[in-house]
Amino acid sequence: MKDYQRDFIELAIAKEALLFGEFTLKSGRVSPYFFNAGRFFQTGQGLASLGRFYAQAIVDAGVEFDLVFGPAYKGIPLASATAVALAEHHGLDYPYCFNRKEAKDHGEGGSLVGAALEGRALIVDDVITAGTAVREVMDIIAGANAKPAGVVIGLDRQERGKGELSAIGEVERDYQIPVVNIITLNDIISYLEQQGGVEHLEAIKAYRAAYGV
Ligand code: OMP
Repeated sequence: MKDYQRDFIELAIAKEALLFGEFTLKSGRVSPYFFNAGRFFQTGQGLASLGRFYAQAIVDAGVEFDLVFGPAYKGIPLASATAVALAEHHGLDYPYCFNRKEAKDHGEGGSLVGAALEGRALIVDDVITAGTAVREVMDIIAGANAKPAGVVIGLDRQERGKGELSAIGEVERDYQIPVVNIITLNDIISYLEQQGGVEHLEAIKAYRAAYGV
């Protein structure tokens, strides 16, 4: 695990963005942990630090893209903070845009805001579990004059998709793109093991055995 990944886990725990307990997921699975990226958005500094973690993960992965795309809603602050961090900390000033969930029929109109959605779009989002949310974003990209370049998420929950592959493996296969993460479930498990905390580990490992790949 790299230093910034450990820092991310520690900050996520401190901000209660990474929670342990019992959570019902969108997929219906009942998980012993949950990542709520919104907890980072509660202050300007929290959001700025989140943007730096995303930017670092993108630079580390070496993914090639033309534009940063933030899917509504949580992807919007995530992608905004990431685009700022790429420019300010890595000298990478990319075009950036996001979508509205409901198209606007007055003023500038339409459902996209920012740079034109064209070329290879890097999608910035919070979490992939079963892959439902990210597939909806792919439809938006396909409906515009763009192609997906990759997806970057804060947490890869490393869960099974529809078949033998992970949900993320299926996205990578179906769209021929990389899915980059700041951390994975295995990183969280390693971190908890290193901390010597046994409290949540058993439940998380049981969950991984049931739904993991
Ligand atoms: P999938 O559409 O199943 O991939 O679930 C992804 C979405 O689930 C995310 O965009 C979140 O809205 C939500 N989610 C979290 O935010 N954090 C988690 O730890 C787990 C989920 C989830 O419901 O699976």
